[in-house]
Amino acid sequence: MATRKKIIPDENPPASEANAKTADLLQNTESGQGEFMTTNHGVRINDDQNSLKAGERGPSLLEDFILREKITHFDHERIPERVVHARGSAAHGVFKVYKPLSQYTKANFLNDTSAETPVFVRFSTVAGSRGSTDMPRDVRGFAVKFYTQEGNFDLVGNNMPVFFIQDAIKFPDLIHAVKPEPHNEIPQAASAHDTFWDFVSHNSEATHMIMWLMSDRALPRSLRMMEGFGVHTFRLVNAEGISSFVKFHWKPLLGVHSIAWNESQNISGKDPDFHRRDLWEAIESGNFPEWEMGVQIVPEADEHKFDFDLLDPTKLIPEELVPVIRIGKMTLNRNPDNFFAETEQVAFHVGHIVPGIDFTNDPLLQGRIFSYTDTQLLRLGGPNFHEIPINRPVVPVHNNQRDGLMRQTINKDRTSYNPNSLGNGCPFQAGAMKGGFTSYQERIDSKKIRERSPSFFDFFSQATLFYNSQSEPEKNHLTDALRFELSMVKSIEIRKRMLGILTYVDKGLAAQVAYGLGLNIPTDIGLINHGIPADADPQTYQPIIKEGALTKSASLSMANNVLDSIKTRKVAILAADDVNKDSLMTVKNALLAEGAVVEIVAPRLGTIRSTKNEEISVDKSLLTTPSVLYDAVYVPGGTNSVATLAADADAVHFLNEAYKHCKPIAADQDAVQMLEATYFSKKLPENNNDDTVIREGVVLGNDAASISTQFIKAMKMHRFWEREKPRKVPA
Ligand code: HDD
Repeated sequence: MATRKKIIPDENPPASEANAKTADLLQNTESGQGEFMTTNHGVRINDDQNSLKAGERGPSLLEDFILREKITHFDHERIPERVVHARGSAAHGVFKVYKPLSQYTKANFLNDTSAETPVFVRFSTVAGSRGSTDMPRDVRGFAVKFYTQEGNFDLVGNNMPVFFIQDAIKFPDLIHAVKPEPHNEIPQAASAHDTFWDFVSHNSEATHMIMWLMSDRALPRSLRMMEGFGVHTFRLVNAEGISSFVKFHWKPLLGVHSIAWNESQNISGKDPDFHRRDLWEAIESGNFPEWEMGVQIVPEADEHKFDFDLLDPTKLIPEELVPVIRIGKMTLNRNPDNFFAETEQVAFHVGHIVPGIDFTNDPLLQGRIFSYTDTQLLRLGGPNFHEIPINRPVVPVHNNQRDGLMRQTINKDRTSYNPNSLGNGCPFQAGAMKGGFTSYQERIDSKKIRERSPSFFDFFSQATLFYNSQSEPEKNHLTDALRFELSMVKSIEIRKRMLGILTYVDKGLAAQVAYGLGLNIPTDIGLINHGIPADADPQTYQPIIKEGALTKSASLSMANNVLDSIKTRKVAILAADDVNKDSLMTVKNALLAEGAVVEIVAPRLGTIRSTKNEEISVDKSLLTTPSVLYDAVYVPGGTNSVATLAADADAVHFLNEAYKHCKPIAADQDAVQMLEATYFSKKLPENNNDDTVIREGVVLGNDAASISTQFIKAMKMHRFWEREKPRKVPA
C-alpha cells in the first residue's frame, strides 16, 4: 500500500517555501500525521491533555473552548447504524470488462475494454448490529459501487440469488421478525428465535430462501470465497433501444467454500472479526480478491418461456437453462484508509443505474428504489450525502439542487433553476443523443390493483430443486441447521407449522427434522400455501415436479465448485522444542509455494529449538490461537517436540477440533504419538499401505516431500465432510 506522506513543518520555513508548504499542509489536514495539532478552526493547540482550570487543583473553566470542542465532537461521533446490514467491511478495487457487450447494453463500463472502472465493495451480515460477530448464520450483503464515466452504478446484491419475500411492502415485517425480539433485544445476530420462524412459517414464499439460509452458503469460509448475486432480474438496453433481461452474478476465483456450524460458533468467540480480518490481511499482503462478473441474458421474447416468473425474486434461473457468461473481472486491491469515512458512510442505492441498465417490474426491486434514498437521509443526516467523498461520482455533478444540511459544493452561479437565460441555459439537459438516461419504454396498460400475479404462486419447486441438488454432507448440514434453529424456537405451534412447510419441499427432510424436534409431522396445519391444494395432507403430499423440469442443478451445490487451489488458505504447524526443522521447512516451503499462509504455533511465544539446535520463530501460541482460525494442520516430527505436544491438552484439542471440522491434517510418521493422543486416531479408516497414507484427509508419511504433495492435494478438497457423521469428535 502507498504510505502517506508525512509532513514535519519547519518552525520558520523560508518565505519562498511558505506558500507551497501551506498548500501541502492544507492538503494533508485529513491525515493528522506529522503536523501540529489544531482546533477544528485551525488554531494551534498548546496542550490538549490538561483542561483549563482555576489553579492546579481548581475547577475546570467554562471558557475552555479546546476541552469543549474535543468533548462535543466526541459526543456526536456516532450516527444511526444501518437498519439492516449494519455489520460490514469494505475494500476498493477495479473492474474491467473482457469483451464489449454492445449487443446487449450501451453502458460504457461494459463496453470499453481499456477502462479500469474504480469500485468500492461493502460486504455485510444482515441481522446483527454494527459490533456483532462476522460469523452468524446469515445472508451476506455484497454491494458494489462502480464509479463509471457515466455516473455511479450500484449493484446492491447478496451472496444468495433469491430473497425471502416477493414484494417490498413486506420488508419491514421480515426485518422486524429476524432482528432481536423487541421486549428483551435477544438474540443478537441470529435467526434462531420465535419471531423469525413465526414469520417464515406464515410466509411460505420464503421457503426457497430458507433452504439457502439453512445451507452452508450462510457460513462462508471467507468473504473472498463467496458468490454474489444481483438477485432481481434487471434489464440491459443497447444503443438501438433493444432490451434483454439480465441476472448479475459474481463468481469468486478462489472457489466457493464454507465452514462448519460448530466452527462458526467458536470463531464468534475467538475472533468475531474473522471475515473482516481475513479480507483486510489478504489485501494488505497483496493477495487481491477477485471475482468474475457473470450475466445470464434472456431475450425479451423469451420472457414467458420459463415455468416461473422472471419478475419473482424468490426464483433463480438455473444455469442449465441459461448459462452464466463471464464478462469481466473485479479485483479488490486497496483497503480503506478510514473505516468511518468510507465503509460506514458509503451509501448504496439500487436506484443508482447508468444508461444501458434499467429496472424491471419486480415488486421487490420497485420498493427498494424508494427505500435506499430515504434511509441515507436519516443515516447520513440530509440530502447532501452524495457529496461525501466515498459517494461522489468520478464525473462532475451539474444540476440545480442547492443548499441543505452539510452542503459542501460552493456553487458560484446565479441561477439554480431551469429553464433560465441568466445562466445561458446551463446546465443543459443532455437528451438521449448526448448520453442522457432514458427509461426503457415498456408498454403498460393495466388496472391498479393491490394483488400478486398468480405466476408468483409456486413457492416450493425451486426449494425442492435446491435441496435435491445438494451433496449428502450438504443435505446433512441443512437438516442439522433446521433442527438447531427450530429447537431454539420455543413455540411448538411454530415448529409444527415449519414441519408442514418442509414436507412440501421434501418429505425425508421434514421427517429428519421432525425426529430431531421429537415431533410428528402434523396433519392439521392450515397453511396458506399457494400452489398446494387447500386440502393437501402434509403426511401424504408429494412435491409437484413439473413436466420436463430440472430435478437437479449442479451450480447450486458448493461440492461442485472450484477445488484446485490452496491460495491464501491458513495452515498451522504445531511444534515445540526439538522439532525436526528439515521436515518443517520442506512442508512449509511447499505450502508457501502454492500461495498458502503458514504459521508456526507452539506452546509459548518467542523461539523454539530444532533437533539441530537452530532457532525457529514462533508466530502464535496455543494460548491465543485455536484450530478454528486455520484451514489445515501439520505436525512435524522430532521426538521431544512430539512428546511435549502430546502431553499438552491445548495441542491435542487443536487436532481433535481440526478433525471434527473435517480439515486436512498431516503428520510425520514419527509424530504419530501426537495423533495417538487424539480422540480420532482409533477411528481412522484402515491404512491402505501406501508410502504416504491419506485417509479421509489425514496424511501420514516418512518423507516430507511426499507428505507435502498429499497434504496440498487434501487441502484443495477443502474439507472432508464425509468423515463428519460416522466419526464425530466430542469437543
Ligand atoms: Fe436492502 C441495505 C441488499 C431488499 C432496504 N440491502 C442493503 C445492503 C445490501 C442490501 C447488500 C447493504 C448495503 C451497504 O453495504 O451499505 N436488500 C438487498 C437485497 C435485497 C434487499 C439483495 C433483495 C433482493 N432492502 C431490500 C428491500 C428493502 C431494502 C426490499 C426495503 C424496501 N436495504 C434496505 C435499506 C438499507 C439496505 C433499509 C439499509 C442500509 C442502507 O439501505 O443503506 O434501505
